Amino acid sequence: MAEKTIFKKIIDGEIPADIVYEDDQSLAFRDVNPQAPTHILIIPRKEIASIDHLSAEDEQVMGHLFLVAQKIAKQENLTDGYRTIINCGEGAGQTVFHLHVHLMGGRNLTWPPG
Ligand code: D5M
Repeated sequence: MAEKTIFKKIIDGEIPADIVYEDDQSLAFRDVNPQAPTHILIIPRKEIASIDHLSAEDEQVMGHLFLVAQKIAKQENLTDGYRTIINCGEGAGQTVFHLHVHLMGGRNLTWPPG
């Protein structure tokens, strides 16, 4: 069997994380290497490696992740705006192959990202 990803270990409670939100479909925790004052990762409990691995049955959970992002943005008081990012594949900078939405805010975010 393939090695568990670090995020699956967080879901299974095997390693600690600074969890800010959870429900039956998702989990959100602070990024260990924050790139903004607020930098939170929102993940599905279901193991999906990346956007490339989505199937039709994942449509609902993907929408759910963005409603969670909206909720956390309010919770974190990101009234000046925020950014959501999903890196897909190594060339795009994906390092953990459990799909995750980066939620970043609390500073002026420039465009385009690097
Ligand atoms: O983003 C993967 C992100 O995951 C990256 O910003 C670091 C973060 N990370 C890695 N390990 C942990 C743990 N254990 N807790 C919290 N955050 C973590 P990517 O889009 O794949 O480059």
